[in-house]
Amino acid sequence: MPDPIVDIHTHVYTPAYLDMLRARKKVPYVHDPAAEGADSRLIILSSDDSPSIPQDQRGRPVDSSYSDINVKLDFMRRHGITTSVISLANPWLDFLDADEAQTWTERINNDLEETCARINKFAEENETGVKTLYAFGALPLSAPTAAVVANEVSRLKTLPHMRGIIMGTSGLGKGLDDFALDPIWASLEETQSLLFLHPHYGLPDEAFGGPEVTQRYGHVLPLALGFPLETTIAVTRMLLSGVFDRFPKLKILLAHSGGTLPFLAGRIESCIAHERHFVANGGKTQGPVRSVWEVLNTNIYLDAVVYGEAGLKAAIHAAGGHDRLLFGTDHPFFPPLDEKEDGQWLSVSTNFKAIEKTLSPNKDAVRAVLGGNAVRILNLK
Ligand code: 5CU
Repeated sequence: MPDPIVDIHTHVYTPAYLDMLRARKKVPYVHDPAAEGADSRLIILSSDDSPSIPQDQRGRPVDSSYSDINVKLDFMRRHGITTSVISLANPWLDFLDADEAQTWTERINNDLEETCARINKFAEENETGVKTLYAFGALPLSAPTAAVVANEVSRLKTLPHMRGIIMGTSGLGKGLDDFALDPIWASLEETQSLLFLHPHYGLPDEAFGGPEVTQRYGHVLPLALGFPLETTIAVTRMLLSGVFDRFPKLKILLAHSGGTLPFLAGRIESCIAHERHFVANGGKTQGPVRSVWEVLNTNIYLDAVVYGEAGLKAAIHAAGGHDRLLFGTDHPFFPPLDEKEDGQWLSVSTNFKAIEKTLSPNKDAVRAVLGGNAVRILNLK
C-alpha cells in the first residue's frame, strides 16, 4: 500500500452551480463569448469585471477542469494524489438571497456527497490505482437566521463523505467577529466539524493603488496579497472578539497556510498586550483571553499551499510542529499556462518541493504533511 497523499485544498464548481453562474450577468458569472471556439470566461473577482476590460477577456478561461470530476481524478493520478477532499470554490453561495441560498446549498452538498459515494464505490470495486474522494460542504450564509445555517451543519454530519465545512470570511455579512454567528460556532464545536476558512473578497483596489493598478497586473495583487491578508484579518477579528474563548474546541483549517497569520502572530500578540482599550489593561472592551499561540496550537490547522520554504517554516513554527499542516493543491486554480495539461503542474510541484526541502531529512514528517495528518485529523479511510 503506497503512503497516502491527500489533497485537502481542491475545488469544484459543480455542473449545476456553473449553469447557475451562466444565467447571471453580474459578478459572479460565466460569460460565453459569441465567437465560435472561444473559451467561456469565469468572472468571480470584483476586479475582473471592469467595463474597461472587453467581456471576452474578463476573469479567466473556464474549462472542464473546473467542474468535471473525471478531469480531477486524472489530475490526481498524474500527481500521485491518492485522496482528495473536494470543496465548492469561492464565492460559494454568499451572493444568493436567503431562499435561493438554502435550496442551492442543499443541492450542491448532496451533489458533492453523491459524487464521493459513486467514485469511492468504483474505487472499492476496482482496487488498483483508483482514487478516493471526501468533501467539505457549503453553508447558506444569507439564510434568515444563524440557526437555519447551523441546521445544515448538523445535516452535513449525517452525510458519510462530508469531513467539514468550507466558508468565506464575510460570515452573515458583517465579518467573523459578529456575535450573531455564535449559533454556527456552537454547532461546529458541538458536532466537532472542521471549518475550512477560505478567502474570496481580498482587499479593496485602493489598497493596491486603485483599480487601474490592480488590473495592470492581472490577478497577482488580489491573489498573492489580497487573499492572504483577507484570511489574516478575518481570523484576527475572530480572536479579538473572543470567539476562541467562547468556543475553545472550534477546529479551523486556514487556507494558504493561514495567510500571513504565522508570520504576524507575535506582532498581533504584542499589540493585544499593549492595547489600553482592553479590560486586562484597564480599558472597557473585553479583549481575548487565550493567546494567539495557544489558539494556533489547539484550534488552528494550516494547509501547506504557500509555495515556499519561508512560509512553510513560519507555518510549522506557529502551529507548534508539522502535525497541524496539510498538503493541498488549489486545483483547478493555477493551471500551467503553456496548455500542456497532461504534465505536472508547476503550482503543485512547487508545493511538493517546498515541503520536501523544508522537512527533509525527516521522511516521517514529509509523509505526515503529504497525507498522514489529513488521514488522522479528518478521519479518512
Ligand atoms: O485564482 C483564483 O482566483 C483563486 C480562487 O479564486 N480561489 C482559490 O482558491 N484559489 C485561487
